[in-house]
Amino acid sequence: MTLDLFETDDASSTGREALAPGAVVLRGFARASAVLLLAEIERIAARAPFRHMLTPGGQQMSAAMTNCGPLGWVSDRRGYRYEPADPQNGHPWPSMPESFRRLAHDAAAAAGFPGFAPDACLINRYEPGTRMSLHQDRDEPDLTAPIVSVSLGLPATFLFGGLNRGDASDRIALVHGDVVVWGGPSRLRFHGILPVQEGTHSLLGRQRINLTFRKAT
Ligand code: MD3
Ligand code: FE
Repeated sequence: MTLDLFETDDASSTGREALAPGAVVLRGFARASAVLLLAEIERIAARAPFRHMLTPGGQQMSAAMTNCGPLGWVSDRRGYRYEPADPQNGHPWPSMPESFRRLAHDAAAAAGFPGFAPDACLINRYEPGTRMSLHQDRDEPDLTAPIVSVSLGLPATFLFGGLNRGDASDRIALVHGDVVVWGGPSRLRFHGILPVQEGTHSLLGRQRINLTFRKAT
């Protein structure tokens, strides 16, 4: 059997797709690391369990979340912010694995953002029916740093809007192993995730996990 440059043995794609200035999808960039990433996620979740945080308005968030790294993103009645410790137990968030740092750094570099050094990794868990409504990521002081997001498990439809909430959104299908880098003029675009469809992934079962790497200082 022969494989040329544009074929793979598992029928899934690789390569780079520009979405907009500063926004790049790296298809399959994390696929080879997925098993290692999952083992690390299990280690992290054993110490900082996934939980449904409260919005400032008092609603439970649809996605379950945890964090690793020096800073973790948290939401509660007091608002959104980064904290060095898990509010549920007062302990520092689990350390960011070297494999996470390297993946985020290398993906950012491949998208034209060399030297990315994230100090926060938010881990979102979606079960079928879970969604994330349209929002901006604007809790970070340094908007020159990009955000790197890694999709694992069940597929999702990503909404990629403009700089105003009312702007039209594009829909982008994201599958296991896809990595997206959002920076420059796309850093403050509105975005969200449509409800995840029912399904079973061979490695993750009935879930999608997204790693969101940010520089939060
Ligand atoms: C586009 N998470 O946690 S990451 C989030 O799949 C979040 O869990 C989604 O949005 C998820 O805040 C999507 C993709 C993402 C992150 C930051 C962006 C897309 C972005 C910033 C600007 C534009
Ligand atoms: Fe976001």
